[in-house]
Amino acid sequence: MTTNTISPLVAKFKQLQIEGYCVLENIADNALLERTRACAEQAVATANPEKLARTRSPGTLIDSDTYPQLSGIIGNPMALLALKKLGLSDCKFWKAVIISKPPGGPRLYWHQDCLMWQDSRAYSNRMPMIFLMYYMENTSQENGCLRLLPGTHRRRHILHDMGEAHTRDINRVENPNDPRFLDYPNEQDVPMRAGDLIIGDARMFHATHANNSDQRRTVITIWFHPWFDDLLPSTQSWIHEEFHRRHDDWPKPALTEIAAVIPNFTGNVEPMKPNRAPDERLTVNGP
Ligand SMILES: O=C(O)CCC(=O)C(=O)O
Repeated sequence: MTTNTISPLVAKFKQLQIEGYCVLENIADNALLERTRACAEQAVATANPEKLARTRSPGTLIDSDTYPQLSGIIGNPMALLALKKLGLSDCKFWKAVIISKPPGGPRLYWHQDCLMWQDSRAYSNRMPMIFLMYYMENTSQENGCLRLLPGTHRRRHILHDMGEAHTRDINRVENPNDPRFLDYPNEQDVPMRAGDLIIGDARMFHATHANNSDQRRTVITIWFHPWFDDLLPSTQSWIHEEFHRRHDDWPKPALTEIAAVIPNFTGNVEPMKPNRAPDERLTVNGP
């Protein structure tokens, strides 16, 4: 007898490929959340106020370079096992970012974060770059939850012609009427619970609501590159160089915790130049 039931993880992987994201429940336990919150709170408390003004829209953008305490959440065995079971093997780590939106923080503009649009993998269902986002608090529309435009990882959207992510003017909200702050048809809110994990395709457009609560809302974004050996050598070379430039000074125990995801490219190839803009291979109708 045959059945049509598909395993929950196969369904999640299909959702990731078709819509661009999936959510896994209970991936970080309380101890790991507490350890990560302590690190994020210290990082936010010591952040440079001028730099904070430069990133008003996202909130803090604090890279993992000097925060080895993040090794626990980056190397979280539950998450690495889930990635493997989903079929996302050979994931290598680039960097993590502590993104904390203060009370009253504005919307984050629509953007996509893929940096390797010259690599043919960016036009395939084998995504070259994914995010793992762990929210430190439960999120809702009220405190600035994530918003997504499902399918835009494989289909061209008008937002692709509206400028790159993370440039000075948009980060500072110099023009609050910039169309990247607007609502778009088919956008979806993704309220999250602390301890759950959202895995997303870096090519997909995403944004957030404003934080209208009286508490901070903090997320740790972790950037991984699945099927690392199958990326162009120049892409692998860039990820390798970037990871090691940022994290080689981490103490040994922290590096041990993330050992499974450290990129190790041994070829003698120039690193790619980061490229955030898709070419004509990305079409309105998709694959
Ligand atoms: O702050 C958030 O919830 C989203 C962060 C984000 O868009 C990113 O890390 O690329």
